[in-house]
Amino acid sequence: MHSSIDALYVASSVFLFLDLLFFALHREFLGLDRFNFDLPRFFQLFACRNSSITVFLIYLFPDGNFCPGGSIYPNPKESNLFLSLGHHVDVYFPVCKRSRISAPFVFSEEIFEEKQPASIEVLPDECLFEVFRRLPGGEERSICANVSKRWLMLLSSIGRDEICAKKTDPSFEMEEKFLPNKAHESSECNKKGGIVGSNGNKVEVEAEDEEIEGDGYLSRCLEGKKATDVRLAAIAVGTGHRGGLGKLSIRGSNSTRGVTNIGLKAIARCCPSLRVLSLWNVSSVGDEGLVEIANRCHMIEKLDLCQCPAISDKALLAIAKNCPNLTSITVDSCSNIGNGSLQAVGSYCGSLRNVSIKNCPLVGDQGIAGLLSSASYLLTKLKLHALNISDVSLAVIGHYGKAVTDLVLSGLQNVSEKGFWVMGNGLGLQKLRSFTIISCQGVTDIGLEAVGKGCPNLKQFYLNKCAFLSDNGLVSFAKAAVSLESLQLEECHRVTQSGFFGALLNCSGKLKALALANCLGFNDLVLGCPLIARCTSLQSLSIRNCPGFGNGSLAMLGRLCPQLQHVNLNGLHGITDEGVLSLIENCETGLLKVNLSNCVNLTDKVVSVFARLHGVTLEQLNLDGCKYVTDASLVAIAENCLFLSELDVSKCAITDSGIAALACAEQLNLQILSMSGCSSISDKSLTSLVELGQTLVGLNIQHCNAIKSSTVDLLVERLWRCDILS
Ligand SMILES: *[C@@H]1O[C@H](CO)[C@@H](O)[C@H](O)[C@H]1NC(C)=O
Ligand SMILES: *[C@@H]1O[C@H](CO)[C@@H](O)[C@H](O)[C@H]1NC(C)=O
Ligand SMILES: *[C@@H]1O[C@H](CO)[C@@H](O)[C@H](O)[C@H]1NC(C)=O
Ligand SMILES: *[C@@H]1O[C@H](CO)[C@@H](O)[C@H](O)[C@H]1NC(C)=O
Ligand SMILES: *[C@@H]1O[C@H](CO)[C@@H](O)[C@H](O)[C@H]1NC(C)=O
Ligand SMILES: *[C@@H]1O[C@H](CO)[C@@H](O)[C@H](O)[C@H]1NC(C)=O
Ligand SMILES: *[C@@H]1O[C@H](CO)[C@@H](O)[C@H](O)[C@H]1NC(C)=O
Ligand SMILES: *[C@@H]1O[C@H](CO)[C@@H](O)[C@H](O)[C@H]1NC(C)=O
Ligand SMILES: *[C@@H]1O[C@H](CO)[C@@H](O)[C@H](O)[C@H]1NC(C)=O
Ligand SMILES: *[C@@H]1O[C@H](CO)[C@@H](O)[C@H](O)[C@H]1NC(C)=O
Ligand SMILES: CC(=O)N[C@H]1CO[C@H](CO)[C@@H](O)[C@@H]1O
Ligand SMILES: CC(=O)N[C@H]1CO[C@H](CO)[C@@H](O)[C@@H]1O
Repeated sequence: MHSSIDALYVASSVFLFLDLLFFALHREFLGLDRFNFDLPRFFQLFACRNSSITVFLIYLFPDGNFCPGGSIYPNPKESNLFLSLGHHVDVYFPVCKRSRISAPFVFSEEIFEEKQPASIEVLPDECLFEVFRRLPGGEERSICANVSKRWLMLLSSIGRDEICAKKTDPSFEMEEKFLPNKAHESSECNKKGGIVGSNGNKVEVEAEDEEIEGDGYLSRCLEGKKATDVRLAAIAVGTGHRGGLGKLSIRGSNSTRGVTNIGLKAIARCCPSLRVLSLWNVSSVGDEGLVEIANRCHMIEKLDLCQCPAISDKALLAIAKNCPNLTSITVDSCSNIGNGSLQAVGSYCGSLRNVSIKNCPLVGDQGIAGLLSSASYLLTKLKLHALNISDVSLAVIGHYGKAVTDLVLSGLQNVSEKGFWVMGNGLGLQKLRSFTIISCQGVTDIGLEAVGKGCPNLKQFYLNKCAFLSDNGLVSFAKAAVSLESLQLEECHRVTQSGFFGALLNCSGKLKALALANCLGFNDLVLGCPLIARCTSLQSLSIRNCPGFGNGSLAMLGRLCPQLQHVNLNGLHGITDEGVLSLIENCETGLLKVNLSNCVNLTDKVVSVFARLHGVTLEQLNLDGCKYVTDASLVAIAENCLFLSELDVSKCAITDSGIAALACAEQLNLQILSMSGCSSISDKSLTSLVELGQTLVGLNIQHCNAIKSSTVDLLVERLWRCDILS
């Protein structure tokens, strides 16, 4: 004998009183005591709500205890139940909705204190869902989410569009009256920032009042073990009323117990203002989660996917179609993302500016061509790493990359000389300012010259591990690239001093910085060069670990480049005092920063001349590993250097008396002093170091074995403003 709906309404008036009593008793538990709780208004509020049967039942059955048989039914997850309502009425309980939690859920850690099971827990998910979606505001949802994992997961499954308490709802006005202190309460919550499970909370913009709801101000990052669905759900529910989540990063999550589509869907449902999403090394999130993000978070501007093997073209396609404001996309090591979605990103995302694609085996020429040909007019930064693309892609870049200012090509094994030639001759790269090429065997003399000619605004050029480039190519590139300001070469072993000086002599006159590193092609043959030739624009020179670069080449550099200010000759074993002296004696402007670390053959002579000639300009001097440098150098520095702020004499042959000389210098203003591995410096330097400590902010005395630890302790105590490495 099942009751009719009418019978239910009759019963309701009886039980509504009990119902209200329950809420009155449990209001603390629900967090409702924060508001001016008022029984008649409470009654009024619910009386005017949509009284569909589900809601009705929820308020009828808050407490299984009033049923004589004890708990109403044992398994809350079962639907289609017949509930016994006291002795008189049997109620058919309909399936309200699809099951709210669709996949088995694993909790990786306890983030809740287990509370006494509440009687309201007997309600099935469907009913709690109906209650929760009627909660008046984000803060109330957040309070309820604190009750149990089940409540949290249910709350996080409520989409923005499923929440009933909207301003358009006629009953809302009453709620406003009912909750007079809402604005006040929510700003208090901002200050406390009490949301469970968030890590590295960073509130980018202080929330001002309840008006900011949904504006996307908060930023969250979950890493490693902390990246779980429960925490994502907590973030989803907790950030809604505090400005909304704007940025979410997940860095590496356990593949068996970490973040899954469920967590990402919770974010999608609750955080429509999400703008930046970054997933690194998250193998357990697949298309389903990201598609949900695409469908609900239309404001996504930046997407960063790295090592997400379960995400495929399907998800990226959804993002492309639904997020028109996407400006920046990074896809790295995603084995299932291929041509199709890149094409879609190109054609749907009209604001696309930054694209980086790395190590995706399914991406080929078709994808790059599709991307470039349709997204060409705004795309400014493009990086392509380790892709199986051919000359075709380079041709497309050369033709369509009209807005590209920054281009990085790296590890493109299947690109040949022809590709670079066509790219340069495509004449599209008119705006290119910065070009980096790493590990591309296709870079040859002919290809590079074409690039130089095709990019009239190229200012910065960096070439690394391109084995086939030779002197001729470098010189003709330098001639062609008329705007070049900075040239860096690394591991280009066919380049010799002939190409180096040829480029220097034949560049446009705008070259300000030249850097060579780890190039093995140099030998120190002295070249004839026109005596009047100069490269007066060059201010910064760096030649690191090029063993063949000797004092002959240095002497020539000194003659060619009188305007040098920054010089780095790190690790040039072949240079001697003679070479360095002829360089520094020719400098007309005065050197500011000099790094001679690991130039093992240099002696005090060089340092004394340096101090004498450039003492009024020198700001940084690094002599790390110059084992022939002794106290005499420190004396010269103390006497001549007025503005030196950073000095590194690690592993030099200096002693206590050298440090004493530094300490006595009246005009010296050292801020950073490194002397690690100086085994002759002893406790006797304590007073000198304390003296120097008046200006020091950094002191490195690591591996100074003659300094006792008690002295170090004393130093740490006396130089409390200084950062001491010991
Ligand atoms: C109550 O809500 C349901 C859907 O949730 C709707 O179909 C019904 O018309 C509403 N009833 C009233 C009285 O507003
Ligand atoms: C949730 O619980 C935590 C820990 O008990 C507390 O710090 C936080 O303030 C609570 N959040 C809300 C919204 O009540
Ligand atoms: C990716 O995450 C796994 C743990 O899930 C970890 O073992 C691995 O080192 C991470 N890989 C990278 C490149 O961070
Ligand atoms: C992932 O979780 C499982 C189960 O707790 C654990 O055995 C495993 O070590 C975790 N893996 C990593 C990389 O943390
Ligand atoms: C995209 O950006 C424009 C301009 O900033 C803005 O007006 C528009 O609402 C944004 N669209 C979405 C879906 O966020
Ligand atoms: C593009 O990427 C660069 C760094 O690679 C970043 O500084 C810049 O803000 C990005 N631009 C946009 C529009 O995302
Ligand atoms: C991507 O395009 C290249 C040709 O450019 C093709 O060889 C490759 O098979 C395509 N990949 C997929 C997954 O369609
Ligand atoms: C280069 O292309 C050839 C065929 O066109 C292919 O067999 C080879 O695997 C590709 N190499 C790389 C590194 O992708
Ligand atoms: C590279 O792409 C070519 C076609 O463009 C294809 O024939 C070849 O198998 C691909 N190589 C790899 C390693 O994917
Ligand atoms: C410079 O030092 C290296 C290594 O200590 C040594 O092999 C070389 O002979 C020295 N060269 C000169 C010219 O002193
Ligand atoms: C290789 C090359 O063309 N080098 C030239 C660079 O410029 C000087 C004069 O500035 C010429 O003498 C070189 O022949
Ligand atoms: C120009 C110059 O200084 N050349 C000297 C460079 O150093 C070698 C020794 O390594 C001398 O033999 C050169 O005379």
